[in-house]
Amino acid sequence: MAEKNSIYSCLISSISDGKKLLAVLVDPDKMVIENVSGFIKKVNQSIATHIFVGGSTVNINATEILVLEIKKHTKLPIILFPGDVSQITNHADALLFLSLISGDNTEYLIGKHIKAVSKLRGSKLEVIPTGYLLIENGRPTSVEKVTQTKPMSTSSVQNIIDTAKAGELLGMKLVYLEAGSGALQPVPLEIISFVKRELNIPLIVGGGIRTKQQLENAYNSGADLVVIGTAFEDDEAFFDDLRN
Ligand code: 1GP
Repeated sequence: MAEKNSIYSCLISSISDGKKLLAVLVDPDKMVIENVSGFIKKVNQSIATHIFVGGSTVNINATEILVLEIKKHTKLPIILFPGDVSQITNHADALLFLSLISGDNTEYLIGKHIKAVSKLRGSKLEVIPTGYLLIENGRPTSVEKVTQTKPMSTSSVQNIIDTAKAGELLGMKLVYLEAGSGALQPVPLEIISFVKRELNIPLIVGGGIRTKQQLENAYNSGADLVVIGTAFEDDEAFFDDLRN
């Protein structure tokens, strides 16, 4: 059972109240600290409910500096979405403890996690075990490159469903369907709805979502929480479409 008032229990209760959740992903390698306050102001005025912080290749300490700066400007929960152990900082509210279950690279299934333990021992950071599935999107992604794993083919629908379900049966608390940052095509809606139908845990969807229509389509197909990064990086005017 998740602790009362934990990020996870709030997530579960929001979802059971029928709310759809949106996380704005901020990449420490791309965000300039001087721009954080203006950017987060727009996040606060939008329908965003969470801030994710992370990236595939991030300089040491950049995540902590960014998290501390974001915290000055918002009350939204800040959740780490790390590409590596070095991105773990106790200043965030929670950590998606991602296991890349779509691939067979043991380092990303369990190896990095073992290395993270010495950082997490004694820490108050809320750890949320998350099954992470990389789905093909039409072009290679940095997740693929960094993890040296292949994305799952969009034609292997049953395999995607079974992999997500296996994550749940292993005790993971969230499933994340990832098309990859800047994906040409987001995760197909049909896949979102099949996976959602099978799961009893919240479903996160991200990668390549650039319009309000795509966001709504993802929600209508069953995504509980959608993650958007690149669209805001490319054009902050997108926040205007998503005002509260
Ligand atoms: C990437 O799912 C996230 O890990 C968000 O993707 O940057 O394409 O929005 P975008």
